Amino acid sequence: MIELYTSPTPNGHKISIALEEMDLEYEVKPVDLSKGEQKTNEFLEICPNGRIPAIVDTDKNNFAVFESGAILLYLAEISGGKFLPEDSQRRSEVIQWLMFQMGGVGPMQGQANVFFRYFPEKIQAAIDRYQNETKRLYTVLDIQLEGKDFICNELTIADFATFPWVNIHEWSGVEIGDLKNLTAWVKRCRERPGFKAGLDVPIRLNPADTDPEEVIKAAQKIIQK
Ligand SMILES: N[C@@H](CCC(=O)N[C@@H](CS)C(=O)NCC(=O)O)C(=O)O
Repeated sequence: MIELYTSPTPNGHKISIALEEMDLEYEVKPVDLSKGEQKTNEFLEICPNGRIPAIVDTDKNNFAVFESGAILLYLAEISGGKFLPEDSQRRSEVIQWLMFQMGGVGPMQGQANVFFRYFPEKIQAAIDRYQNETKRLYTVLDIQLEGKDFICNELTIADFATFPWVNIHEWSGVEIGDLKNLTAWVKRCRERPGFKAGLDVPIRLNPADTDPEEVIKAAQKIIQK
C-alpha cells in the first residue's frame, strides 16, 4: 500500500493522478501547508526537503520517496512499467519530458505564481520574466504535441507531471488560447476519470467556493517562512 502525503497543489496532484491512472491502492495523508505540517520532524524524516508530495511504500519496509519526478518513476516501476515504456529510446523520451517539467515548467510557473499572485511587492520585471518563460516552455510543449494525443504519443508519467501545472495556467496569468495543441491536450486530460479523481485529492476544491484572497493569504504565509 502507498501512503501519499499531499496537499491540493499541482505537485501533489501529479501523484494522485498517477495513482488513480495506475489503479494502485493508496491512503491519503493530508499535509496542511498553512499550518507548517511539512516542516515537522516526523515529515522531514520522510521528505528531507520539507515539501509535498512524498510517498511511503508500506509493502517495502516503509520505503519513502520524495520529489514528484522521482515518485512518478518509482510508481511507474512498481505498477509494472505502465506509463513508462521499456524500450530504451522511448523510455528516454518520457524521462526527457519529465525532466523538462521538473526543471522547467514547474519552477518557472511556480515563480510566476509567487510574483504575480503572492509576493507582497509587485515587481513587474520579475512577473514578466517568469510568465514569459512559462509561455515559452508551453510553446515548446505545443510543438511537441503536434499530431499527438499525449506528450510522448501514449499517456505516460510525463503527462501526469505536466498537466496539473498547465491546468492552472490562468491562475499564473499565462494564456494558452493561441497554443492549439496544448489547449486540446489539456481538454483531453481534463476529461479522463483518473485525472478528475486525482484533482480531488486530498480535497475537492470547488472554484465557486474558493476565495482567491484566502488562497493568496495561505500562500503568503508559506513563502514568508
Ligand atoms: N521539486 C519538488 C517541489 C515540491 C514543492 O514545491 N511543493 C510545494 C507545494 S506545490 C510545497 O510543499 N510547499 C510548501 C513549502 O514550501 O513549505 C517536487 O517536485 O516534489
